[in-house]
Parts: sequence; C-alpha cells; structure tokens
Amino acid sequence: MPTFADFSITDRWPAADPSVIQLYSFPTPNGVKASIALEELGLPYEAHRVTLADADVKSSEFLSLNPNNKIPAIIDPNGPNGEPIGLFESGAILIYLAEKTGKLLGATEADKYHVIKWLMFQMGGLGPMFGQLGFFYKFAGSEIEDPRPRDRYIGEAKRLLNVLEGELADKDWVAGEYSIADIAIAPWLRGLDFYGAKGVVGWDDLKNVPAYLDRFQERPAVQKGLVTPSRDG
Ligand SMILES: N[C@@H](CCC(=O)N[C@@H](CS)C(=O)NCC(=O)O)C(=O)O
Repeated sequence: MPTFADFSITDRWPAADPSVIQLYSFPTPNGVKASIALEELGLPYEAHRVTLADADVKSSEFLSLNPNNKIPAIIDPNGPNGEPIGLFESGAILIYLAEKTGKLLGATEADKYHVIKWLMFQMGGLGPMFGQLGFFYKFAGSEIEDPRPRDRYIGEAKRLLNVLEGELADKDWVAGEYSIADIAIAPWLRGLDFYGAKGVVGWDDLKNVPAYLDRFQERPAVQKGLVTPSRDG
C-alpha cells in the first residue's frame, strides 16, 4: 500500500499537515477549478504554489505526481480504502472531490451524468478552444500573419458561448443545480478578459452568460478559490 511519504513531490513542496489534501496549483482557469471545489466542499487542504515555469512543472518532483507537467494536481492522504491517492487532470479531480463528499454532482444518478456531460463540454471543448484563442489572439500566435488559426478559434469560442447562452436561458446553473460543471466552465469565461478577447467573441451580445459569470463570482468560496494559492507566493 502506498504511503504519503512515497510521493516525492513532498520533498520539494513539504506538507505542513500531511493528514489533509495537498493541492499543487497556480491561479489559472484550470488551477482554480480545484481550489474553488475544495473551498465549496469545505474540505481541509493545503495549497502549494507551483508556477508554470519549467523549473516547477517540469521538475522531477512535480513530474512524479503528474507526468504531463500541468497543474492542478492533488494528493489525498485519505483516498479510497483509506489509502493515499495522487491525481491530475482538473476534470478527474473535480469528479473525485464531488464523489468523496457526495456534493456538487447532482441529486440523482441521471443528474450526475448531466453534470459530467457539461464537465466534458468544458474539458474537451470550451477549455481547449479558449486556450488556443488566447495563444493566437494575445500571445505568441498573434504574430502569425495568416488569419486562419485566429479566425478558427474566434469562431469556435463564439459558437461555444452561444451554446451556453441558449442553455442558460431558463436556468441559473448549466446542469440545473450548482455543480462541478459550473466550477469547470466559469473560470474559463473569466479568461476571455485576460486575453482581451471579449470584443471579438461578441461578449456584449450575450445576456445569460455574463449574468451566469456574475452569479458565480459572487460566491464566497469562488472568491477564495480564485486567489489560492496566491499568484505571487
Ligand atoms: N487538461 C488539463 C490542462 C491543465 C493545464 O493546461 N494547465 C496549465 C495551466 S492552465 C499548465 O500547467 N501549463 C504548464 C505547461 O504546460 O508547462 C487539466 O484540465 O488539468
């Protein structure tokens, strides 16, 4: 049976209290999903700041927990059967935390799959498309003269936003009740601001999506999760 001491990431980012969940993250749209969920669920945890610099995410200690060199990742010292478990991929972390506590995953078995459906919409669609939009609109890709990559991701972001706009016409949260699907989706909507891309994706033509983001950001657990761990150490 693995023990907590077997996780060599703890050599570089030591746990002050090894009995609580250890979060390795940075306040990006993917990173804050884990901290917001931990805050919403009231689970005790310790947050370690792992920046996106190679010296952190590509260190041997971090790679020992996530060979895919991306935050967020967690260790739960009290996982299934009381054994420690290490996890990466924000969607997997959200499902794990929701199942551990029996919260934020819908009230019925059918609801649970509606939540997972929208979670996958974020993991496979909204997140990757918005991420590419950021690259081609704001970061290094913006220097590329060929307009096709930029137009492609602007178009996809617009399309996905309009899917959400329609879905939110008659409900406050994407799967009915507030759930891990909202915790996955809403931080990426904030990302559009950071990319300076709200204008090109037609944000001002939307009504339900901006109101949804406001609702999300009013939650105290969201406000705490958005700054955990802190950006500046
Ligand atoms: N599919 C992954 C994506 C995680 C991800 O892209 N993390 C970024 C920050 S938002 C990262 O760690 N980048 C560092 C790198 O790629 O070196 C998840 O949802 O957890």
